[in-house]
Amino acid sequence: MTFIPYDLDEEGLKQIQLKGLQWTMNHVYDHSSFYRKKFDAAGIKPEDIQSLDDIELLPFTDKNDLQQEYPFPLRSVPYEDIVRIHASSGTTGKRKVLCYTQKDLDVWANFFARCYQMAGLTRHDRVQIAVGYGLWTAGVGFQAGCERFGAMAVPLGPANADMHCEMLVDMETTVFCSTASMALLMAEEIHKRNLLSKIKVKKIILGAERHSDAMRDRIIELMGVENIFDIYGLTELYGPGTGLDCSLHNGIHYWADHFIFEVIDPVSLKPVPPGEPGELVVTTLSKEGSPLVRYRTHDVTRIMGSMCPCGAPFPMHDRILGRTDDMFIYRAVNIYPSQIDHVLSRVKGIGSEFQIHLKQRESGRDMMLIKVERAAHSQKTDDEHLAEQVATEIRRKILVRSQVEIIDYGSLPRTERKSKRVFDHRNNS
Ligand code: DLL
Repeated sequence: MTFIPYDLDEEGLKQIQLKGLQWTMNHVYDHSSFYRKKFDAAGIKPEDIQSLDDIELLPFTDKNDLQQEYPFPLRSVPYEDIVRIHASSGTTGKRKVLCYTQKDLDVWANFFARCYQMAGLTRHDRVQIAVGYGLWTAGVGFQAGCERFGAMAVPLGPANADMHCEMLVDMETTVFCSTASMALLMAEEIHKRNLLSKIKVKKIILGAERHSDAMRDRIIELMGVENIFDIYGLTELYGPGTGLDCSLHNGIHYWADHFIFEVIDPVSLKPVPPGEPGELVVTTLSKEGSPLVRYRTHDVTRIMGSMCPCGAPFPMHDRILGRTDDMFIYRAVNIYPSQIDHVLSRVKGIGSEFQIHLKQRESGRDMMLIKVERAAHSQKTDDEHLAEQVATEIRRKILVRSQVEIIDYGSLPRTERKSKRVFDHRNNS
């Protein structure tokens, strides 16, 4: 059974996209007062969309728009057609609530099944799901996709480590799905408990947060898996499973027959050419409940310029490089946490876990303290040298001075959710 349409060609994909875009425009214009007002204000009618390039005529939607018409923002179907809602915590204000029709859930499960196929699973695989269930899209997304694909779901959610270890061993789990933080936590537990010879995990599918190469390497080292796959998704766009990297790891294949991905310059709001990083903007092509029209994700990535030799007929975007709202300004330099972990990943002797603390000295000058764990096997006596090496690399690559503190391996908090890495104490001091 295949979920990936290998016979789809570029022209066929474009036709599906144009048809889907026109359908979405008609659907939201006729059924959502929010979108109708927005398009009227911009002087746009559905029939103005004659080609895929016309998408640029459409106004953007942003997270603030999800605060309007709460608790059913962007709703474009009658209430009786809504069979489920999901929500994610907004960083400010109310939760973002999105509604789903039965067709939306079917579409989601079908494209999620592609992720499992892309990761090379078969119906013999046993998939332990360690992401949260409930309002969050994560758990139920992985599960519905797994059932649609036909593998065996082992639905634990973010249970405690004892329970996860017990099920990994007893159920002979072959695929583990979690956030990157949880994968590291479990890899360390398995190592600590000497369980490596008792488990059969071959693949890890992780997402929901950015992870560094160092973190990936550490998980592979501790858990001895063949492959780690990066899965992307966001609540607003169904949930997890909008794309996954194949085993060649050239980028994340995304399901372009269900959504259009554009990458724009977040300042000029103009599209950037393939290969250039910018903000990902998404438009859905068949979503009924809460369709998205040029929704600004604030995630930074790039559309990869070429197709993957793996033969999948879908384009790729890069791994998520950061978020536009993750960026902090330190001594007049704009810095993304990903730049820091990029540097740290290349220094030998340190672990993957770090925190960035921004403080203000009494003199009023900002200072950045990077706390980074020593690698599991490094000696404490090397700390001074390591700290110096990290600070030098940060200065060389990011052009700022920092203080670096090397701390014990395992001393930073491990979480089964998304890790917080930047702590800005400057406004509180
Ligand atoms: O995190 C959905 C998800 C669950 C994806 C489990 C993958 C696995 P939200 O809570 O709405 O949904 O958060 C979405 O998380 O805009 C990104 O900033 C970040 N994110 C998601 N996947 C990745 C990834 C889920 N693979 C937000 N790499 C998105 C980096 C990711 N960041």
